[in-house]
Amino acid sequence: MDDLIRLTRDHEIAIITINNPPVNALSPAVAQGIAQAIEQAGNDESVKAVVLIGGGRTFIAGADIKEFGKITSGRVPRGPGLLPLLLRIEDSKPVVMAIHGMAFGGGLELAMAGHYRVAAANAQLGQPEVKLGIIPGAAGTQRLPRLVGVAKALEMCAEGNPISAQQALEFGLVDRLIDGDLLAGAVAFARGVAGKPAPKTRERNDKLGTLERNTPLFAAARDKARLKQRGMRSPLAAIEAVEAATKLPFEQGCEVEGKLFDECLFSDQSKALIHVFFGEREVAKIPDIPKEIAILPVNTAAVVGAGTMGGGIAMVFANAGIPVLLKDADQPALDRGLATIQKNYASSVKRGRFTQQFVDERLKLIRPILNYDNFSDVDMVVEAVFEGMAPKTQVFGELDRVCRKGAILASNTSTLNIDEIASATSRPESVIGTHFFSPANVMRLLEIVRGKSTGKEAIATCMQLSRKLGKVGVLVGNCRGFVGNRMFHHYVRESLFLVEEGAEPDYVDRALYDFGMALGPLATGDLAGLDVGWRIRKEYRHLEKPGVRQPIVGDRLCELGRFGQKTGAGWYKYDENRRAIPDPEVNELVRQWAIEAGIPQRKVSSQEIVERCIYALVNEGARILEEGIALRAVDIDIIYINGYGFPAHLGGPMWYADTVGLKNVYQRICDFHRQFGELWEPAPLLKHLVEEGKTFAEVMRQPAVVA
Ligand code: 3H9
Repeated sequence: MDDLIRLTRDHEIAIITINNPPVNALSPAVAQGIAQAIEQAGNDESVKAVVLIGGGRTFIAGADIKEFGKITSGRVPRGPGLLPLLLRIEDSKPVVMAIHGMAFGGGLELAMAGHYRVAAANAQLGQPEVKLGIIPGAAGTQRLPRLVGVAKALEMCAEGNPISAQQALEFGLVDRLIDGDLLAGAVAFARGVAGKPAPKTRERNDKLGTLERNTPLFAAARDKARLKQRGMRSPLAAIEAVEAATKLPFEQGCEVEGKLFDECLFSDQSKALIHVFFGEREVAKIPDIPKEIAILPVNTAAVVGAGTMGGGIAMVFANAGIPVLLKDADQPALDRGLATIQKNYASSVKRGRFTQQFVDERLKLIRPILNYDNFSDVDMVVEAVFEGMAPKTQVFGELDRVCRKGAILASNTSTLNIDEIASATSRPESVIGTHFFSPANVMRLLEIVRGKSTGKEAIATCMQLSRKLGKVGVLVGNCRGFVGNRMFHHYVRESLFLVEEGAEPDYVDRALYDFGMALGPLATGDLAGLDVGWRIRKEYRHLEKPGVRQPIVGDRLCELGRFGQKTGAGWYKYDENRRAIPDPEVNELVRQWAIEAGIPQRKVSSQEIVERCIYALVNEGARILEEGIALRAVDIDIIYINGYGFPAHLGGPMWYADTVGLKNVYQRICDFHRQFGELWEPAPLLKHLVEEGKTFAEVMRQPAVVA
C-alpha cells in the first residue's frame, strides 16, 4: 500500500481513504491498494466493518481513462480488470461506501460491490462510459439493475447521465443520505451494521423483472438509442449487457459484459471519444499563457445588440448568475430582443430544462437599456451588432469612451478582422473576439479570438469564463472566419458545387447526415439564414480570384428572397412546424442555372459527397494548423464537434482524417485537385505529414504559435 490508499481505524471500524487527486481515478495502483487494504482489514479480527471513502473533492470519477489507450495500443497487457477486486469486497466483512462528489463509472461499480452506500447530499452517481464509446466493464451492467431496477439501469448505462444522491436514495442505489460530516456519518452507519450478515448485490434478483415486463423496456431503449445517439455502438452494447443481467446468472452476465466491453474498448469510436474527452480539457491549455496569470474578475457584463445573438449571449451570462445589461439603439429592437429571450426561457421551462423560479431569477439579471449608462461599471462587454466592419468599429469607439480601463471589450464577430476592430479603441490589449454559436444559449462552443495585441490576462480570463458560462472555449488566431467558419466555407462550397453538378439538395444533406453530421450543409444554411452568407460573400467579393470557380446557386436562391426557414423557403420549403420538405421547384431552378452556366450534369455518389465535403474541411484545417490559427489539431476537432454538429464518435475532422489514413485522404485530395483545379490544392502540411508517415494527432503535441 502506498500514499494512494490510507488504512486507518476508528475503534472496530477500518477506514480506507483513497488519495489520487484530482478525481481519485481508479488506476491499477489504486485498485491494488484497495485490495491490500481490504485484505488487511479482513485479516484483522478486531475490525468489524469497513468504510471506504474518497479523499479530496470526490469519491471516484471512474477507471483511469489514460490506461485505456495503453491497453489498446498494446503497451500494457489486458489484465483481469476490476472484477476480482469487486468480488473480494463483496465477500468480505461489511463494507460501507461513503460517497461525496462523484461516483462515476468504475467508481460506482466499486461502490455497488460494497454492502451499503451512504452519500452526501451533493453526490452524483452514474455510469458515463457510453460517452467514451465503451460500456461499464466491472459488472456495472449486472449490479446496477439489481439495485435500481431494469428501467433505471438501462437509462443510466445507455445514456450515461448521472443521477443525484436524492434520486439514488429513491431508487435504492444509496441506503442513506448523510447530513454534515460524511465520514462520521459513514462510521456511525458502519457501527450499526457491524457483525451482521451483509447483503451482496450480486445475489439480489428481486428487481430484475420478468421477460414479459422487460421486453418492451429493451425495445424502447434501443429505439431511443438509435435516435438520440445515432451511429454510436456503445449505447446498444450497454443495453445488450443489461439485458444479459436479466436473462443469465451473474457470472455469465459478467462474461457477456466483458466481451462487449472489449469490443467497444478496441473500437475506433471509443478511441475517438476518448480523444474528445481529453481534447476538451487540452484546449484549455495555452502554451504561452502560464497558469498563474491574473484572471480578471467578471462579475458584471453588458451585451450590445439585442438581436438573436445578443439576446442569446445575455441569457448565457444570466444563466451563469452574472448580471448583464442588454443594450440596443431603439426601443422596438430591445422589445423584440426581450420577447425572444422570454420565449426561449418559456420553452426551456416547458421542456423541463429550467424551473419557472430559475427563469424568473435569470430574467431579473438581464437589464434592458437604450444608452451606455452604467457601462462604466461592467467588467466585460460583448458586442453583437450587425456583422459589418463599420457598425462594429463604431460600437468599439463608443465602448472605448464609456468603459473603464481594464474592462474586456469582446466582439461576437464570426468572420471579421479583430485587429481592425481593436484599432477603433485606445486599448487593443483589452479587445478580443468571443464568437458564440447560434443559438448562443444552447451551443457549447466559444471561439476565443486572439488579436495581435490582445493581452494574456484577457485571453486567460475569457478561457476561464467560458467554463463558467458552460461553454468549451477554444483559442483561435485572427483570420477571416477564424477556424470554424473559415473551414465551413470550404465545406459549404463543395456542397453547392455538388448541387450544381447534379446532386439534389436533400441527397447531399442525406449523405452527410448518414455520415453522422447533425444536419446537412444545405439544411444548416436554411436554419442559419442564407442571407447571412450572401451578405458576407458580397462584402468579400473583391477578394475572389478571377477565373476560379465560385458557386452560383446560393446567390441565385437569395435573389429570389429564399433565405431559409425564416422566410418559409430556402433550399427546402417549410411547413408550419418548420419541417423541411424537398422542393421540386428548387431542383428545377438549380438545373436550369447550372446548365446556363455550362456545368456538366452527372450522377453523384454519396461517397463522393462525403469525401468532397469532409476532405475540404480537412484540407483547410491543415492550412489553419500550419498557419498557427489553431494551436493543435484537437482544437479544430473540438470546434467542429461543439459548434458544427460533427459526430463526436468520429473524433472531429482531423482525427477522422487520421483514422481514414492521411495517405488515403491526400490521394483523394490530389484526385480532386486534378479534376476541379486550384481550390483543391493539397495543404503543404498534409503533404508533409504523408511524406513523414505522421498523423495530425502528432502535430497536436507540438502546438504551433499563434501569429
Ligand atoms: C470507467 O470507469 C470504466 C469502468 O467501467 C471500468 C472498466 C474496467 N481518468 O474534467 P475535469 C482528469 S471509464 C483519468 O477538468 P471537472 C481530467 O483529464 C471512466 N483522468 O474536472 C483532468 O485532467 P487535467 C468513467 C481523469 O471537475 C482532471 O482529471 N468515468 C478522469 O470539470 C480534472 O478533470 C468518466 O467518464 C478519469 N476517469 O469534472 C468520468 N476523470 O487537469 C470522466 C477526470 O490534466 N470525468 N480526469 O486536464 C469527468 O466526467 C469529469 O472529469 C468529472 C470532473 C465530472 C469527473
